[in-house]
Amino acid sequence: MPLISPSRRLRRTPFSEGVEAAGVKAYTVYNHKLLPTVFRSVEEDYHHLKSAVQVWDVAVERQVELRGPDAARLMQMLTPRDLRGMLPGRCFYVPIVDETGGMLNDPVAVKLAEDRWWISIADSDLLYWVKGIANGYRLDVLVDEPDVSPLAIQGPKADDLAARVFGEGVRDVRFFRFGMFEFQGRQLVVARSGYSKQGGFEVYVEGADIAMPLWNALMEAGADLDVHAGCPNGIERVEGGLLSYGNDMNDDNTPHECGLGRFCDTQTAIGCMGRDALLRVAKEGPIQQIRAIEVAGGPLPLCDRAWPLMAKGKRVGQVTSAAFSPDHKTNVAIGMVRMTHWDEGTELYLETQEGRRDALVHENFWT
Ligand code: THG
Repeated sequence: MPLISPSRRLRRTPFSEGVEAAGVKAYTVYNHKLLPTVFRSVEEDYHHLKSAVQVWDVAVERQVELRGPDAARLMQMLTPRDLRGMLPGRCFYVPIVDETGGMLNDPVAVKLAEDRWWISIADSDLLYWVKGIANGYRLDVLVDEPDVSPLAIQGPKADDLAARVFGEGVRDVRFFRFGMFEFQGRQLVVARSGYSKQGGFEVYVEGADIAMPLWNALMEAGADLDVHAGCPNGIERVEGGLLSYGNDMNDDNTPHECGLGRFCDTQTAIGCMGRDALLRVAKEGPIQQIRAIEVAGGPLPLCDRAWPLMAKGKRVGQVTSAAFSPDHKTNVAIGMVRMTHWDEGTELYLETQEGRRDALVHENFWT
């Protein structure tokens, strides 16, 4: 593949210097910014992520900040997940839908205070939807993109590394909660979260000036833990069933189709966008849903388009992410499958650009 020309529109991150020094081999574009995808090789990165600890430049997880007296009201208008029990210090994975119930994004909402929230977005321009609602409803709230760049610490040794830089207290942070921890005289949000199933933290680095100092401090502190620069891993995240907005679902899909019905409390999320549409789909149930798909044979080609999932010559779904899993010794994939064929053990076949493969539907992912 030819190179992509850099420009001001294709934004670097405050960690790009460290990422390049660590020998990044490939990038993708996410929220108009560079997101590393490979350091040594996807397979080597995979084994290392599952056995040691990695530091990830996930500054592409841009924040939409809500600030002001109507911040909490606006946040609840944006999602069908009931936020009434959410206290400051907590993070919630929240579907965001349009007026038809179609997914616009699947961010992590971070409640800093009653009147201050961050929405840590996936790859779509959610800022404009949020600004439109805030202004259209004349809400008393400021909506903008702050100078916040998340850095993830992921892998089984993440606690040990984080404790060396932020102190032992970081070990007590529970899943999808955050604490404030000091680094070079600044208080940073450190949450137990991240786009892998290996565990770890996300540091919301406020102020680009401390980005490289933090990157370097983690690399130095973790030398004997075999810390390495890493990135969301295309094999590990498919094994774990972590969805990628724009790949595995988009605004044609409801949260229920995405398997995110458990994050919708549409009855009680009064005033949220898409409520009427979602009450209908919640009642009737989805007619297609995300499934784990096991694909027979050796390593598949890169999944850079939707592959039709077929049964007896009829299209019954599609696979949108796939990779050969070294640990499971088979291809793992994420697909959207029609109700008639979504049961555990259903045998289908997949049409890739390089030919046909047998495929098996599973009701659960690999971790
Ligand atoms: N962390 C933060 N921001 C993000 C992501 C992240 N923004 C972009 C993208 N990732 C948003 N998408 C997801 C998808 C999955 C998860 C988080 C964000 C996730 N899911 C867990 C799971 O499915 O097992 C846990 C969900 C739960 O139980 O609440 O972590 O990674 N800051």
